[in-house]
Amino acid sequence: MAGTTDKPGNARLDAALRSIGLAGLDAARPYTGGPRSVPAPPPPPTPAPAERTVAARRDWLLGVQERQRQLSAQACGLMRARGLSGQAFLDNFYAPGRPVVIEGAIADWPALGRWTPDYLAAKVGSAPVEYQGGRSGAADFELAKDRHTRTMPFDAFIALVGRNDTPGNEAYITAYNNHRNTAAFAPLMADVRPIDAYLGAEPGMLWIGPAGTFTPLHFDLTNNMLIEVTGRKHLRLVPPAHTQYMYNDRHVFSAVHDLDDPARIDAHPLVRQATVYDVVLEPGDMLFIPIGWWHQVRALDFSVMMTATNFLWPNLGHESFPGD
Ligand SMILES: O=C(O)CCC(=O)C(=O)O
Repeated sequence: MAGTTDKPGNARLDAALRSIGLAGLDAARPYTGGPRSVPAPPPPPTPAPAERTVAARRDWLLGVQERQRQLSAQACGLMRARGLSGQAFLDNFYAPGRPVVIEGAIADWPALGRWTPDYLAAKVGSAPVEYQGGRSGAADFELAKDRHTRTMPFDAFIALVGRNDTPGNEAYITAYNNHRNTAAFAPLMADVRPIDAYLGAEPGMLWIGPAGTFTPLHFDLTNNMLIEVTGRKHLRLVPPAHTQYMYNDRHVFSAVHDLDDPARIDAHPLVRQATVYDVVLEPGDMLFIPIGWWHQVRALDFSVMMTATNFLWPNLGHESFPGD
């Protein structure tokens, strides 16, 4: 059968079409009937769900999981433990990301019962220490840490904060000040022992302040162990699955700021749906706060606490946190 390119004019046209990369005249032959497979048109692209739909689905998923966890007090209660081996801590708390109060873990520390304001002042003397100051008049004292950094002799700091009749949030030595205070606090480290079932050898970071210090609602970018040595602290914790109710506006902070402030709760009403766990840490208690658990901390007495993040197992999170 003669093809479409049999005629000389058609042959030239065919060559011209091919020279510009088209299939030539044969491909354009008119359809003369009979079966021919027609490629199906591509399906219209599925529109990507709006970002807020994706976020709403994620919140739904976490919310229903949390609701299910709360069917069992055993599964969701804030546990207290004693004599917890490293393996039991890893299996039941560290790996599942579940908080726990570990009682008696620092019973062998000379610091326990010894770290009174007078003892601390005598040991450290007038060595200059860095602390966070000017906190009570500032709304963003945690976010603007550098602006609130001050230095004073340690015995003067203790004279300022070491009496339980002067509660307040004005001045506080925090973990943020740790690297500047390591040398000054070295004499205190003789009173500390390793907690080698869970943590590496280097001692933790000291927090020293009067009754009334307040650390606003936030989550940490690592797992964290709080070791209460002197005084008591009241902590309020919220599980990460309830982040949807926490108004996470800047960095790791919640716009709610303080779960004990009725005006803040009224201004952020969704927070009423969050499950809140209350813990009072007594001297000698440790609290494991897993990464992502919201918490706020208020000192009930003059308090000395250590925090440690040097767990024996990987403790990553901060390096991949999205945003600032
Ligand atoms: O004890 C405090 O004031 C705050 C401790 C805390 O929130 C933390 O280490 O993440």
